[in-house]
Amino acid sequence: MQLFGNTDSGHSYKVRSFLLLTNTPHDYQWVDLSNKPSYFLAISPFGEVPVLLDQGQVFCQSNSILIYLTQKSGQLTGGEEWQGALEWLSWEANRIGFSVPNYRFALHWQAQPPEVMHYLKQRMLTDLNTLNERLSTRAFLLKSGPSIADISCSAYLFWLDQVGIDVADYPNIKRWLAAICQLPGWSHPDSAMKRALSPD
Ligand SMILES: N[C@@H](CCC(=O)N[C@@H](CS)C(=O)NCC(=O)O)C(=O)O
Repeated sequence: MQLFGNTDSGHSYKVRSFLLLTNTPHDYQWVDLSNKPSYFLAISPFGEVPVLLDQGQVFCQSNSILIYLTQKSGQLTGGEEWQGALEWLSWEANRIGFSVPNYRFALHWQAQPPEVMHYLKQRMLTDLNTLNERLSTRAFLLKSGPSIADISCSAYLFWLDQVGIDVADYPNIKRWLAAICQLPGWSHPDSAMKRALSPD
């Protein structure tokens, strides 16, 4: 398996996390998003990372890739709560996986007008409150334990400091992230997604 991703891409980090947490052999290929190589553009259906290549087949869209990987491996599926896992992935795509990355991108790479910044920030705060509230009664998003729901919804939250959020203000999220960090094989996105040094 080959995963194409980038240092700052939490969407790519979701897939890398799954592969690391499940100890799945793979090759991580860092892609320069400011100058996308032609070999990458040739395989990437939307010109975005992540892309996963498995046995000659191309997979894209992070949550869809997570679904593929759980079905292939039988791991982190949520078991009988599979439908719940899918609900969280859909929520993530339109809420926390929209608000946090877009606000972060606007803060660090491409400033937006104040009203857009305000909109993104308020949406992010709403999403963090939703997660914090839902985590008040459980250790992980599904009662059965860690699943792709946690991998997907937590991905960008390991960079909360980059969007001016003190995670201590969201104690249930803080506890949840700490529990995810304890899972065997877990790696912070800054280490998991960095570009490998090329051999001299
Ligand atoms: N919905 C996609 C989002 C992927 C995405 O936004 N990828 C960004 C990096 S995080 C990207 O490749 N941006 C490069 C570009 O759009 O040119 C997913 O879940 O995989």
